[in-house]
Amino acid sequence: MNKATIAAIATPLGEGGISIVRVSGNDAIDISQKISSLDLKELPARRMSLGFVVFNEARLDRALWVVMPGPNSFTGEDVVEIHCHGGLMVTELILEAVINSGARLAEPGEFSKRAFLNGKLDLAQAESIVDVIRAKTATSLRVAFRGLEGQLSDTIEENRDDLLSTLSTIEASIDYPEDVEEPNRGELRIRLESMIRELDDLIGSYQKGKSLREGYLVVIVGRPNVGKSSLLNQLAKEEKAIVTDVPGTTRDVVEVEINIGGVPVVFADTAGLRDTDDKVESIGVGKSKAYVNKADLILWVLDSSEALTSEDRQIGKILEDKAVIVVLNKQDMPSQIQVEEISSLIPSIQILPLSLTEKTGLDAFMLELEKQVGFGGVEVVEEVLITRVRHKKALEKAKDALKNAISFLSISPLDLIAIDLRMAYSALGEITGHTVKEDVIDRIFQEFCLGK
Ligand SMILES: Nc1nc2c(ncn2[C@@H]2O[C@H](COP(=O)(O)OP(=O)(O)OP(=O)(O)O)[C@@H](O)[C@H]2O)c(=O)[nH]1
Ligand SMILES: [Mg+2]
Repeated sequence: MNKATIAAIATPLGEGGISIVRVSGNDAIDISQKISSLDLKELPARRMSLGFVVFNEARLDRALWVVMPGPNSFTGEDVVEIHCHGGLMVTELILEAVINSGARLAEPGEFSKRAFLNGKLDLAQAESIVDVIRAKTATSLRVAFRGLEGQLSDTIEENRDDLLSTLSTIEASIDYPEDVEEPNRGELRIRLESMIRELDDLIGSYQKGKSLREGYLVVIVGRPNVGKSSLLNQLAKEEKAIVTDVPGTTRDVVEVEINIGGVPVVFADTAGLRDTDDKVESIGVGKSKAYVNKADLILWVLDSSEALTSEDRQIGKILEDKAVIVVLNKQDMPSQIQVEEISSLIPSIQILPLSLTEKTGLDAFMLELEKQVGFGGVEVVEEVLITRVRHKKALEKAKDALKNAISFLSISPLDLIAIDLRMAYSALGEITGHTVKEDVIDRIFQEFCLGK
C-alpha cells in the first residue's frame, strides 16, 4: 500500500513542558531523517535518543527522538515521535519542517484510523480512545479504559464465534445432508435464547454507558424566587449564582458540572418561569424553556410557604411528560402546599421537602438524585457497558434477527434460519468494525482530535 506519510502535533496547542510531533507512514523515518542530527535508522527501536532538530541548516531545538518501526507501533506503520520543547512556535516550526520534508498534515483521527485499518485495534476500541481522552470522572475513565482494553469487543467476539459455530453446523447439514445430521432444533432454540438474553443485557446497559460518557443534564426550574439558585449553590458548595429576595434575579442560565456517583452531571440554574415585560428576563425565560426540552432530569423547585399559583400550574403542564423531581423548598416556614396538590398536577413523581436556608432534607434529596443519575450510588464494577447509540442499534438489529430465527425454528427449513443468523453475525460485526461501511468509519474518526 502506498499511503502518504502523515504528521501532526500530538499534544494540545499551547505552552507546556513538552510537545510531541508525530510522523507515521512508509517514509516516516526517511522524512524525519532530513531534519534530524541523529542517524534514525540506527536508533534502537522504541527508545528515546537526544538529538537536534535541524532545518535549513539551523538548529530549531534539542529533542528526544523515538523511532517505532511498524508493525510494532500505534498505527502499525513506521512512526517517529519528536519530543520537543512545549512552545507554540517551536512545535509549529518542527511540524512545518516535517511537512516540507515530504509528509502531509494528518486529518483529525487519522493516526487512529490507520491503527484500525491496520488491525491494531477494532472500531469499538478506537471509539474508546476518544472516551478515555474526554472522560470527566474517574468512573467514566474506568469504563472507557476497559473499552480500550477490549472488554466490549471481547464480549461481541464471543457471541460472533458462537454464532459462527452454530452457522457452520447448520450449513454442513444443508450441504452434506447424507453425512451430517441436522442440529437439534430444541437445543438450537435454547442456545439462541441465551444469546438474546446476553444481547439484552448489553442493550440495557446503554443508558448507564451513555450518561458516563456524555454526562447528564439536570435543569432546575420553577417560578421566580422559589430558591432555584440557592439549590444550585448548595449542590456546587459555592456561590455560583446570585441569590436575592428579588424575584427575577437569575436572567441567564448558570451551569455547574458536578460528579454525582461517578456520573458527570451538568446542573443548569435557569431564569424563573413567568410572563414578563422585561426584555432581558423574557429572553432568559425563553432560554429556560429550551433547557427544559433538552434536560435528562428536571428539578422543579416550589416555595412551600406559598399556595400553588397559576404560574406553578402552568409550569406543571410544561413538565407533564418529563422526568421530574419536585423540590418543596422553604420548609422552615409554615407549609401552604399539600403533597396531593402536586401529585394531581404531575402523577408518579418524587416529591422531596427541604429547606435550603436551614439545610434540612438534603440527605434524602442527594440520595434520590444519585438514584436517578448516579446508578443509586452503586459503583459500576466490572459490568460490560455500551456507550454509543451505534452499538445499541447494531445489538438491536442482531437481536431482531435472532428472534426471527427462533420464530422460524419450528416451521421453516434450516437454510432460512441460517439467513437470519448471518444477519445477526454481521450486525454484531458492525460494533467491532468487521462489517461496517466506509462512511460510518469516516464519521467515527472525524470525531477525533487532530494528532490522535
Ligand atoms: N425561608 C427560606 N428562604 C429561602 C430558602 N431558600 C431560598 N430562600 C430565599 O429565597 C430567596 C430567593 O432565592 P433564590 O435562590 O435567589 O431563588 P430563585 O428561584 O433562584 O429566584 P430567581 O432567580 O429570581 O428566579 C432568597 O432571599 C433566598 O434566601 C429556604 O429554604 N427558606
Ligand atoms: Mg435564581
